[in-house]
Amino acid sequence: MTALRSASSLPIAADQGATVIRLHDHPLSGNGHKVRMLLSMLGLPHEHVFRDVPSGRPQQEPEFAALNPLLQIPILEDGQTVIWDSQAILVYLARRYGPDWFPLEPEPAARVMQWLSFATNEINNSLQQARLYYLLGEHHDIDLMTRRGLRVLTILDRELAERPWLAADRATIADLACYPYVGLSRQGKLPLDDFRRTVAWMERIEALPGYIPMPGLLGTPAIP
Ligand SMILES: N[C@@H](CCC(=O)N[C@@H](CS)C(=O)NCC(=O)O)C(=O)O
Repeated sequence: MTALRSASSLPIAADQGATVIRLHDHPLSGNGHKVRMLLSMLGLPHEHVFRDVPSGRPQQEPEFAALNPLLQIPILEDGQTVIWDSQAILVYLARRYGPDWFPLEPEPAARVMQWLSFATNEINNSLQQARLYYLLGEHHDIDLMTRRGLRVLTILDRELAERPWLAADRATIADLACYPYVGLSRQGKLPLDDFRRTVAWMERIEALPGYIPMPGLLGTPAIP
């Protein structure tokens, strides 16, 4: 394996019989950050496996393709269980280690799914692409991504006028799934100045026990 392992978290003692949780990730990945936040908020010891996906190198490695046929991070290994896609990983971790993060009553469960879908489709196909256009020079229709991004932020801000959290009366994985690319949106030249309810919601997330920041979020330098 060419990936580097960092010991940023406590190792799980083999003699306790616990499985090792391993997150394949890149520190500038917003999708990865959703998972990093939940692992931290749940207090779960884990290892990071650095995957330099912008370089294209991990995508050449058969071992990486065996973990995720889409050749993307984040990927979570929990013992023999391998899950890819940040939303799916949030669901897995919540159901296995922190059920409060994913309420199963019909309405909040449906609302969580609604916002996980919003994160996958609407947010990733606007704010994430605009960020990649400016940060990494990726080819995207930036006018379209900007228009879509403004629509996403407008919808979020309107929804957050009605309630403090997206899916329930407390923070859930819906909030964590939507948070990173909204918080990183100024890197895609979509500042949050006109979206004060969204900024207040971000501050509520940032006050949760175990919250961790990442470079580029508000309160950190815009370009790391
Ligand atoms: N739907 C996936 C998207 C994952 C994704 O876009 N990952 C990016 C990094 S944030 C990646 O690995 N890109 C490299 C590639 O597609 O080759 C998720 O939510 O995890």
